[in-house]
Amino acid sequence: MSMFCYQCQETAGGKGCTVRGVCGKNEEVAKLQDLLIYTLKGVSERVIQGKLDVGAMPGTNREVINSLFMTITNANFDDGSIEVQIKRMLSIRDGLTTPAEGLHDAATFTVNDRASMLEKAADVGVLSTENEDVRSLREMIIYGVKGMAAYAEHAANLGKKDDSISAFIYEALAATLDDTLTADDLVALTLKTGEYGVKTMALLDEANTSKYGSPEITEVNIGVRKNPAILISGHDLADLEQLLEQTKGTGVDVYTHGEMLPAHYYPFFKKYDNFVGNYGGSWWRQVDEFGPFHGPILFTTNCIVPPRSEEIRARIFTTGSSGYPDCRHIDPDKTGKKDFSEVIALAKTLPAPEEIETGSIVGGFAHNQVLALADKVVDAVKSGAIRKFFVMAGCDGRMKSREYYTEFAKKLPADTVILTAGCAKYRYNKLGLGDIGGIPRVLDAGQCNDSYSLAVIAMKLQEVFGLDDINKLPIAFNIAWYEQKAVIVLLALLYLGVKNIHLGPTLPGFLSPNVAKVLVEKFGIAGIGTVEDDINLFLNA
Ligand code: SF4
Ligand code: SF3
Repeated sequence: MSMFCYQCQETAGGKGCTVRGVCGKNEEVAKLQDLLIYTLKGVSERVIQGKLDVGAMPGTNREVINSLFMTITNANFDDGSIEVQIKRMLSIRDGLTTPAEGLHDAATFTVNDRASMLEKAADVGVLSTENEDVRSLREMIIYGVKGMAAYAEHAANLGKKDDSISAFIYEALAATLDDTLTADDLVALTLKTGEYGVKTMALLDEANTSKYGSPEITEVNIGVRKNPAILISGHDLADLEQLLEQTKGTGVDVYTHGEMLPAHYYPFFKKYDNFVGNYGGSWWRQVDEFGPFHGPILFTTNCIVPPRSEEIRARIFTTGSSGYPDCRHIDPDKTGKKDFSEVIALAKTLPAPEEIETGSIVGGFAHNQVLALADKVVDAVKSGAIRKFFVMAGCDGRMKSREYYTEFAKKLPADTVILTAGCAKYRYNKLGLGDIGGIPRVLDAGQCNDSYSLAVIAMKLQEVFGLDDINKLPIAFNIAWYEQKAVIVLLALLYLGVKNIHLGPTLPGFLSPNVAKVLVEKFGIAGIGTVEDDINLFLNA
């Protein structure tokens, strides 16, 4: 077997990619990512065993977070930058004070060149843990930590950090080397990962809202104008701010793509008159939509799909943790400034985007906005105008089975409301599902990390209705997952005590039968069935 990866929902056969990733990740990149994770375990062990003061090592914390983010599905396909990151982490690791003895190989091994890296990687990947249940739990924790790191990085880019989150990341990664931990210990650590997931999402929420204001109800244009334009994708709002500042007055428009759509909901970004609207659907549709966009595309994070043509590849730029071979990567200078002049100059030479749809979509229902409508919402529930809320947050993906979510949204009765966040929304946010007494039937809180908002809303409703258990609310959870940020959202919900979450379109391939059984028995986790059966089940629960 040349590689093994089962971290995302589209893993080959629901079991694992072994030759090449369904995502397009090749064997070399997969192995280098495995080795990067292994170096992080080594760094973590030195930090934990050396009892190092995490607050005194901000540079290391940042690099660890960045390294984790680089291994998230569809974030970075660039073998060269992953190799550089491995070397950087090894030199950081070796610079950390070492406890006298008892270190694992991860904290001491050496590799010098690409060949020795690949050789080493072959021994330290996912399958190096032989027991399938321990492997399953260790990997679930690592994937949760990857998602957590992504959200911590966005918060850090806006100047917010919390050393307790980095301390937990070291604790969790070092624990995945510890053969003395039992399955019960690892289940407890999984929930603790969820606890820190909540903390990280709260930190990011604070970072976003303190800088850009609280999201508010906003109508976002999905058509185009006649100016040349740049498409910005991914999740990083700090990058968007810099791009908008630099394109101001240049005659170049900026459109959001995929998970960047919710940027339009923040008051701060409304002052830019070249910030035109959102272009296209969720990430996987880029294979058809980047062609007609014509202009440059700036990826700030996942999800990159390997470009099909040289013409499109030449228009792709990456920054932050994202990367793609032979695409220009823009790094910040010492002050954090990123120079996007090359992107802007290219845009000026290219035609304006072609219109692929017209109209608008409405969003901006993060916790502040929904709580401002709380009286209206509570009255609607009390009067029976709203029978049930359906949390349908999460990711989109290319599998045909995801048509389930569009059908599900269409077939939900008219007295139900969908609470969404993440790119899962693109399966139903253009259906025109109407409103209930002025409350739209699809309430979009924002990006996947804004699933935190949905939890805040649920906890607030629990308080308003005076319920002793969040599971007594008229809320059902039918979550779509794809990559590791959805894993941390799931673990965060479990930590908050939410039960009976349905997860689809398939359960994670990284769950061993025994671990899946624990999730079913302890938390009522279930997969999805047919649309009709599931709607009946949810409405009668
Ligand atoms: Fe396969 Fe997903 Fe891993 Fe890509 S990220 S190699 S599709 S499991
Ligand atoms: Fe989407 Fe990639 Fe997860 Fe942020 S953009 S939700 S999949």
